[in-house]
Amino acid sequence: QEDHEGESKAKHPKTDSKAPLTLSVTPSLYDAPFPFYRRPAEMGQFSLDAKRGFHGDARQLRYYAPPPSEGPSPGFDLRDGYRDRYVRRGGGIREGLEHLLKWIAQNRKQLQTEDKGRPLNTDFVTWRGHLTKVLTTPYEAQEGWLFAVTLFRGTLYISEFETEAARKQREQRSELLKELMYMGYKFEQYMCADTPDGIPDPTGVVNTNEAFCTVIRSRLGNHSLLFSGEVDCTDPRSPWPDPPSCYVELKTSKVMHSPAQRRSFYRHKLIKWWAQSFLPGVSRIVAGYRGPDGSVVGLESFETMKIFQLIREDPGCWKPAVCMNFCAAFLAFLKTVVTEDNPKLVHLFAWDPGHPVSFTVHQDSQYCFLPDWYVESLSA
Ligand code: 0WD
Ligand code: CA
Repeated sequence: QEDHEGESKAKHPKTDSKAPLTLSVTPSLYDAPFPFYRRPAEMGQFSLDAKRGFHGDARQLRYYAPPPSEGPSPGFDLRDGYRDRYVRRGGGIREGLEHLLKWIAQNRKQLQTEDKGRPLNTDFVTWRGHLTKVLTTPYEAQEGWLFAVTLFRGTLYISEFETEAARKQREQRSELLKELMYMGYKFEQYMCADTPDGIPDPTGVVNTNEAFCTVIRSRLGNHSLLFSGEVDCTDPRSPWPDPPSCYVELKTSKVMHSPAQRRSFYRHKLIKWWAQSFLPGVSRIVAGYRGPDGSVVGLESFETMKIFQLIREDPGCWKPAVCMNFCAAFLAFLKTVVTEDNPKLVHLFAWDPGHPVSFTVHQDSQYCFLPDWYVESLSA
């Protein structure tokens, strides 16, 4: 293990000697009242087509179309099509923030400020999925992360890099795990239609290049945020008709048979589901429970805002306030550490379970992630 602290000092002598070099992730340090989190507002939408091409519209948005709630279990076969009707997105291709930056470049006017030196009216730009990982960090015992951060014209950009461990895991992924991942996408196909009054077509191809993304603005404490996340579908009959509240997140999980299994699900899985949907203000999560044969044996709907009531009785469980306070502290840490405005300078923040967050500094390296076209478009 290299010494992150030493390296950052050596390469960055200008750093204020009082600036902290690490950030603790211990939950008890963040066990304070829930911080201010502004109601997420949708700023825009974009779509990625079957070839991963960008379109600044909602053409890939799908409509929630569950089976009738009465009657027997839905009869979904989540393995169907795995061999012959599956187009998988290339996992080795690093996209970084590219699609989101394209949306920003095309919608600059909406984000402008009076301040000529700061073309975007936001402190942070990132993917929702990156923020989800930050929120769950105080409770994560398995997977670390690497986030590259660059300050460019007054805004901090956060882009994830795959860790060594994650790359090895991806390359050695078992056939069983690959099929389980497919089953999640197949479930979406069974639950979504192409039109508001349509019915799902499970005979089609599952293509994971296709995506509909929402662009969200919010604020956590004194940190303004612009982030984008992939949305599974919208519910045309939602009690909350406007985006992002009308969006529905679809999940699959192994069917549970005992209170102990349910408690473990609440502790380890629901935290991720909650964090992912709470951030963009997606109000409902619908779970399909998988039987051992790959069929769906039941559906359960979770209201994102009520999840904290489900976990509150369990004293050993995670706390939403800890997640959010840690995220606020992490963003504040980025602001104190990354102070040089330079699109070619990357601070790489690294975290491994059992350790505090640390960082290294890289100039003109393989970690540079802001594309030249973006830097030019925002400098004009
Ligand atoms: O280049 C990269 N390494 C990244 C690309 C890092 C982060 C995101 N992205 C892409 C995502 O794939 C997605 O298209 O940007 C878009 C938005 O991502 P997000 O919403 O911020 O990411 P996250 O919340 O982690 O994932 C949302 C959904 C997933 O739903 P589930 O229910 O599994 O959480 O995006 C899909 C997936 O449906 N998704 C992927 N699909 C295929 N391959 C992948 C993937 N590697 N990652 C996320
Ligand atoms: Ca999903």
